[in-house]
Amino acid sequence: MGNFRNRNFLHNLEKEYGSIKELSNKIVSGDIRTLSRCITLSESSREDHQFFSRKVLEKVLPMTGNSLRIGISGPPGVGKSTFIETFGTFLIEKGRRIAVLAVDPSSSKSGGSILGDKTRMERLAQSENAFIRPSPAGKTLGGVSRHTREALLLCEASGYDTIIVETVGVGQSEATVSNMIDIFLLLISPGSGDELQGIKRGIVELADLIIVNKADGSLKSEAENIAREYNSAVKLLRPTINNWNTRVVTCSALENIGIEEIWSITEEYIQNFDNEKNISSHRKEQFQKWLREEITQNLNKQIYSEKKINDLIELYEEKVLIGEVLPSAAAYEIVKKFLKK
Ligand SMILES: Nc1nc2c(ncn2[C@@H]2O[C@H](COP(=O)(O)OP(=O)(O)OP(=O)(O)O)[C@@H](O)[C@H]2O)c(=O)[nH]1
Ligand SMILES: [Mg+2]
Repeated sequence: MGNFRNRNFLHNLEKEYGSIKELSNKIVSGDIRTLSRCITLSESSREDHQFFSRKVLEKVLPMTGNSLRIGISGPPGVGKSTFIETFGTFLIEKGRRIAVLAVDPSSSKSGGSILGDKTRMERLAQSENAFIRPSPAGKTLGGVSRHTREALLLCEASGYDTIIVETVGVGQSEATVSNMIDIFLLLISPGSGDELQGIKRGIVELADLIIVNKADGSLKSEAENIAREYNSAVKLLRPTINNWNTRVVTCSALENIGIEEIWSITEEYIQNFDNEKNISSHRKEQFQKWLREEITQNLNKQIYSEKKINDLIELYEEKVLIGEVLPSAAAYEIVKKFLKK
C-alpha cells in the first residue's frame, strides 16, 4: 500500500512515469517502451501502481476491442513456441500486427523458457510488427486473469490487431484465458504416449480447433492417427458457445505445413461467430464475468488482509476442527463480523 494512502501518490507517479495523458497518447501511438512499462505497472503488486496503470488503461479503453484474440494452449514441448513463430510470421506477411502474451504458470521457470522462446521465436521477436511479452501468473488465478486482460487491452490500444494468449495446457489458467479470447486453439503432438489422457478433458472441451502438431517425417502417420482419434472424440462434445463444432487438423510448425488451413478455419470461425452470435455481445459477457470475478477476488483479499478477521478465522478454525462448529456456520459468523467492522 505505502504510497497509496498518500494523497499525492498520483502526482508522484506522474512525475516518475509521465502524466496519464502523455502515457495514454504514447500507447496509442504505438510506443513499445511505454506499452511495456504500463504492462509492468499493471502487474506490480503495489496498489498505487495498479491504480495508476488502470487510469491509463481507462483513457485508452475506447481504442480497444478491435483485435482478433486467439488463445493457444498445449502441454510442454508440444511446439507452442515454434507454432506461434510460424503462424505469427504468416500473419505478419498478411499485414497483421501480432502481440504474444505468454502466461507462465511458474515465474521461477519463466526465465528459462523466455530464453528458449527468444531462439524459437527469433523471426517474430525481431519483427517490428510483433510484440512478445511473458505475463507472470502471479500468486492467484485472479492474478492471471487481471494481468493478462489488462495487457491484452493495452496491446489493442497500441494497434496490435491480433493478440495471441499462450498458456501451458496443464493448469486452470486455460478456463480463465478462454474468458478473454475469441478462439481457442489446442495443440497436441504425437510421441508422448497416451494422448487423450495426457490433456485434461476440460481443456479439450474448451478448444475450438485442435491442432495435431509435428505431422512431419516419421511422426506424420502417428499424427494423422491421433487426429482421427480426436475427430471422433470431439463429435461427442457439445458445440461451443457460438454453435461451432470443434475441428481437428494436423500441421507441422517446424516445416510450415497446414498453417494456411488453420488460418482459414480461424476466419471461418470468426465469420460463424458473427452469424450465430455477435462477437461484441460475446465480449460484453466476458466483461461482465470479469467484473464479477474481480469483486470476488477483491472481497477475498480484503477479508484475509484484516488482522482481526484473520484472528477470528483461526479461532473458528479450531472450533471447526474439534467438531464444535460447522464450517458453514463459522463462515457465516466471520463474514458477518467482517461486514460490521
Ligand atoms: N518434428 C517437429 N518438431 C517440432 C515441431 N514443432 C516443434 N517441434 C520441436 O519440439 C520441441 C519443442 O518445441 P517448442 O516450440 O519449444 O514447444 P513448446 O510447446 O513451446 O514448449 P514449452 O515452452 O516448453 O511448453 C522443439 O525441439 C521443436 O523443435 C514440428 O512441427 N515438427
Ligand atoms: Mg514455449
